Amino acid sequence: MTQPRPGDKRHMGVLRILLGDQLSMGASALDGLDRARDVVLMMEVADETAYVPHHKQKIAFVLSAMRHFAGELTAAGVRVDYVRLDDPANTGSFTGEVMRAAARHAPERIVATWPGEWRVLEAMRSWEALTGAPVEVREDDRFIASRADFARWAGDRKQLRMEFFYREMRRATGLLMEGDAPTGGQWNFDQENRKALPKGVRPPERLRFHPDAVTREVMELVAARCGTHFGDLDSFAWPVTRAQALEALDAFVERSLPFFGDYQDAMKAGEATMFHALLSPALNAGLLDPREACAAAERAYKRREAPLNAVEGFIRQIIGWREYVRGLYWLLMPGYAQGNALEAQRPLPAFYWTGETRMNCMAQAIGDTRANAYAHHIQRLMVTGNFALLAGVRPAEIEAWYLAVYADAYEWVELPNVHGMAIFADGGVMASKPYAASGAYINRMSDYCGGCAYDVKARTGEGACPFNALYWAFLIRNEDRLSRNPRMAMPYRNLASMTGELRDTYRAQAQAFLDRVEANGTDA
Ligand code: FAD
Ligand code: DLZ
Ligand code: SF4
Repeated sequence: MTQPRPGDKRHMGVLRILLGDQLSMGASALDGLDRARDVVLMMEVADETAYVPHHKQKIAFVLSAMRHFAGELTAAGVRVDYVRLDDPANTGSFTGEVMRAAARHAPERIVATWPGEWRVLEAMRSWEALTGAPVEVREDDRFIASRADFARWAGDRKQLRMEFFYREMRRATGLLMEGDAPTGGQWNFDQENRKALPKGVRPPERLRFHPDAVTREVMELVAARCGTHFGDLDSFAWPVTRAQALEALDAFVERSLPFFGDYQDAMKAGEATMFHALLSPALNAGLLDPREACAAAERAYKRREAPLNAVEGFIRQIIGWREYVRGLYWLLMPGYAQGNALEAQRPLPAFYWTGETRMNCMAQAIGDTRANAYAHHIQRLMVTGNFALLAGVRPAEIEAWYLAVYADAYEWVELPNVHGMAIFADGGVMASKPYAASGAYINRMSDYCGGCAYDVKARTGEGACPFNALYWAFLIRNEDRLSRNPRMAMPYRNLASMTGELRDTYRAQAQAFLDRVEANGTDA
């Protein structure tokens, strides 16, 4: 890596900024790179490790991937100015480091790729005035749909449903298409993808990438500087280079993809990863391209190595959901984050950080999160997300938790998934109804209830599953807001047939439970 000296103004070309989630040789900030004159600036900064108390593995993942990528750039003959976290001169912020680098190199201009968070874009907008160099922030073309493409699609549509956007993306990419028609005659095979895991079916072991010297050095730094943050560090096993990410993709396609569809919504105690891909940290950091992940899955279908419901389901997650949430984020920010459509006002229960709860489903999801900086989609949505929705946790608090605890979390993807999908704080921009569920859903899709201190079948009384009273109390509390939603007709019909006495019992029981959790930080 180049170590420019203070006052060294040899370069005089373009200062190209690469952030920790922009680790792609094809990043737009590198387009037109002049190896002789340009410098790529990469910055480890304290602000980014601390704007939420990130899981220790997330910080280690980002810093290790950055250091490896800087090494690859240098090996390719690119001049890299790499600022380390423990550099005594480090100012601790992107803006401070861009200003220092501008003083070191006197660039004729600064080029960056569109960031993944609104607050970082705001910072970039200040750089021109602060450095005196023209600043160009280029589209992040690692996404298939540009922000303009998404805005065009959204147009003046009343509803921005993912399913219709997804069909446009299938047409645009040609993935799983036979001319103008979807392969298999259907766009979406989701109804085949809701099976519980049968006894005797074991998901494959996670492919673990053992920390090399670079990762071990970063882990020591994280342990020393962020030791009080949430999460285990020693179990770190993420791919930190593109070569490792490609290995992880191959392993997923070979071992898990064939079953990905069938058991996509299933949960099992002690099985943190099921048949999921574990590719989101690599995809979001830029180590893997979403198109290549989809192409690998489509190839497996064409070779008859994976069925259509699995391959379509996987491709939909990437060119559908992933692109859609990113489009929504940039279309609606910064106002989007401010909504609180259900007027949720409870503080985040302390057990989200400690894992100390008698609810086995919550303890499993939080425990997996602590061990791996990962939980799969249904744990995030239907366990920890569902609890926050039913309990009425303040949006900003539960959003900060999700942004902190997952190795794949950046605001462009975390916020719509939490604010819109999990807690319905946008009032239905993203989801046509809240994903509210009682214990019966968790019982159907997992084996958690068998090992729980609570009784999932009991609806009231000491020992009854808290999700049951919380579910009905949620419907009662939000009756005015939700009962006219056609997709909520069935639960509200059930509520209408309930005696006033039972309604009161559910309400009182939910309130008592939440008050106890608020006072003690736990129900244990
Ligand atoms: P798989 O289940 O194997 O899916 C394959 C890929 O599809 C993922 O790698 C991911 O890139 C993409 N994908 C699937 N679902 C979504 C989705 N809803 N939105 C965007 N991409 C999706 N994903 C993040 O990347 N970062 C987050 O911070 C994040 N926060 C979430 C919070 C909540 C409350 C919920 C409900 C979902 C969240 N997701 C987030 C989406 C999803 O849960 C993760 O992408 C997925 O669990 C990652 O694991 P995987 O790679 O094993 O995914
Ligand atoms: C998440 C993260 C962390 C922990 N540290 C850094 C860092 O030191 N340097 C960096 O460039 N990026 C880091 N990141 C990722 C950024 O937070 C991310 O680029 C922005 O949030 C925009 O998505
Ligand atoms: Fe969760 Fe209720 Fe089942 Fe316990 S009984 S695992 S709290 S759903």
